Amino acid sequence: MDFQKWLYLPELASAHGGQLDRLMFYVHLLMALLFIGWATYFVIALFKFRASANPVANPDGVQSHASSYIEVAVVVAEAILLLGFSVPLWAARVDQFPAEKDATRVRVVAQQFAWNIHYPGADGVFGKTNITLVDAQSNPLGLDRKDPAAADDFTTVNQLHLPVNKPAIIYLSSLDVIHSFGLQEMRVKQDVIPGIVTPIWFEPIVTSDDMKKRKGDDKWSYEIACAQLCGLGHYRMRGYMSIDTPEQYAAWTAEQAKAAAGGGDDDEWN
Ligand SMILES: [Cu+2]
Repeated sequence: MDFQKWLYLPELASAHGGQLDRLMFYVHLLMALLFIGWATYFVIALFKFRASANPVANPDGVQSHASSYIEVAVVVAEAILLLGFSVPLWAARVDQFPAEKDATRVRVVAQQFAWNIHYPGADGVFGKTNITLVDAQSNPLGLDRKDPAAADDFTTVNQLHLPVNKPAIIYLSSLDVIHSFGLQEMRVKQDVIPGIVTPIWFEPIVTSDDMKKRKGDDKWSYEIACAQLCGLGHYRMRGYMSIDTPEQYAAWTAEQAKAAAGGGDDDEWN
């Protein structure tokens, strides 16, 4: 069953997202049943216990145990949703991270009102950062270029590229206040807390090009939304994400690395 369509959710583009949509569908289904049940009970009670039919109060009350059985059934249904679906899904998100060597690893540092993105470069090691080197214009991440591991690192603002069909680990942190890293189509939403590095992971399974075709819109792009009101400019804290084929991704990282090393074609000052 296509749970995403039933709930009018955004397009789905991550490996784990289908499980999340299914869980949301079951939760909505249970809530719908409870709503119908309670509404029906309310109408029955209004009619059955009306004053004209019950001139004298009945001190014995209801003798049937039906309500207890229904109550137990609701608890069992909720326990199944929680233990059978929610807990395993959450455990996979927070416990079963892919091996670092098998994943694309990126640091995302939120600030009012942008997403700073730090790639470790070819060596796969993030260069050191130092808060005293932070410069809002030239070095928002405070990357220490003297550190050998930082030599091949590159950074972008509001531009996240990830290769398709490969797990991505994102290390989230914040320069200032609480933000929230929201990727609708990936079914990812994680608060970004100052002073804490929060890792999350997901596997994108639909490239940007395929999604553009599916939407019939050439200009469409995945977006990074800030999902926590983080200040006056919150509305414009919007990044873009591109899910690339491995070839596109290799070409993009090569271009970025070249630009970071000072040899970029698009760098007019060189
Ligand atoms: Cu924000």
